[in-house]
Amino acid sequence: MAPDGEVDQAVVGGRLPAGGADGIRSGRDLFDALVRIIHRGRPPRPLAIERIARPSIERFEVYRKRSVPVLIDGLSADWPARSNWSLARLRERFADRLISVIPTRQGRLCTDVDTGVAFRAMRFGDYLDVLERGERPDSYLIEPGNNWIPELSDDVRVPEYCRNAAWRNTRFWLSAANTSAPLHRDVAENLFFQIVGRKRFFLYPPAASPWLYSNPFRSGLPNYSRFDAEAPDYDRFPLSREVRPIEMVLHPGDALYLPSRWWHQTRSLELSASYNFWWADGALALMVRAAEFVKRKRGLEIYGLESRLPVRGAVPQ
Ligand SMILES: O=C(O)CCC(=O)C(=O)O
Repeated sequence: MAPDGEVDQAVVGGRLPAGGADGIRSGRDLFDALVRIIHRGRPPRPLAIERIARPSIERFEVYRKRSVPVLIDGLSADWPARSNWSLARLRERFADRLISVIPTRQGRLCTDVDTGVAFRAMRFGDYLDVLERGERPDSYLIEPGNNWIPELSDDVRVPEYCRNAAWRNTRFWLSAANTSAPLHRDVAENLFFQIVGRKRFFLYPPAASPWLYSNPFRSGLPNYSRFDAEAPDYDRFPLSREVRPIEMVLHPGDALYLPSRWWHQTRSLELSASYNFWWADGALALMVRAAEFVKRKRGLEIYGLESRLPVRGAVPQ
């Protein structure tokens, strides 16, 4: 991190544009300011997202290589999840299992810029009780795939685009209406499947990063932004006015390809169940593993509590 005095001098001296009310406070802010200068202050242009029917691997690779998101129809048409993920069926099958959740405040995922996100465990049946009453739990069910409820992976089909990936991971997401995840990005490629209910996404390309007020590299949430795309505060974050998000609503049956490092923020518009596959190959797989290594070293949560509870699915007494 650059010493504050030096950064302030550069800003006052007019060499760097000030980043808004928060100013340039970290090495990350300074880095972003320099990148904006390299781009001559010009943010990326908005992009229209295409919707296509189940592409061949070759056609999918065109989008992946260009890092262009795309909506794909028909990928989950034959998944048992489409009928198995009603609240009643989930209760029947898994009520007594443990699930991992992240606490929410007024539906928004609780995050801490120093310590990151904190998963906790609860009984699935207790979470379902609240959803079945039509209420919003004070947490978001974010279940590392294949761990406490491995049967969930029987309800989905690994897409052919990432079947042979060197690194792969999955998550099951279940939430009440009006639950949201803040603006962040992941290193891995992502195929995100909406199964139940609708979910709104706000997207920005990686090139918009210098306008999005990323947290410092050494914070607990280095891949999160301080900016809220849904409720923009342009007084505090004036640069973000220059980059408009791509906004879209995913319906049941939709799949969204979200390329590596694309920013995303979400809100479930109804009771919502989703599943996603992250994957990486080659240099990207090395980067994902390096990011995991650094997070582990720093004691930050990566995939929730999976490594902490030895007994799969057991409910604590
Ligand atoms: O579904 C959500 O609320 C967040 C999804 C997400 O962040 C992801 O798939 O990386």
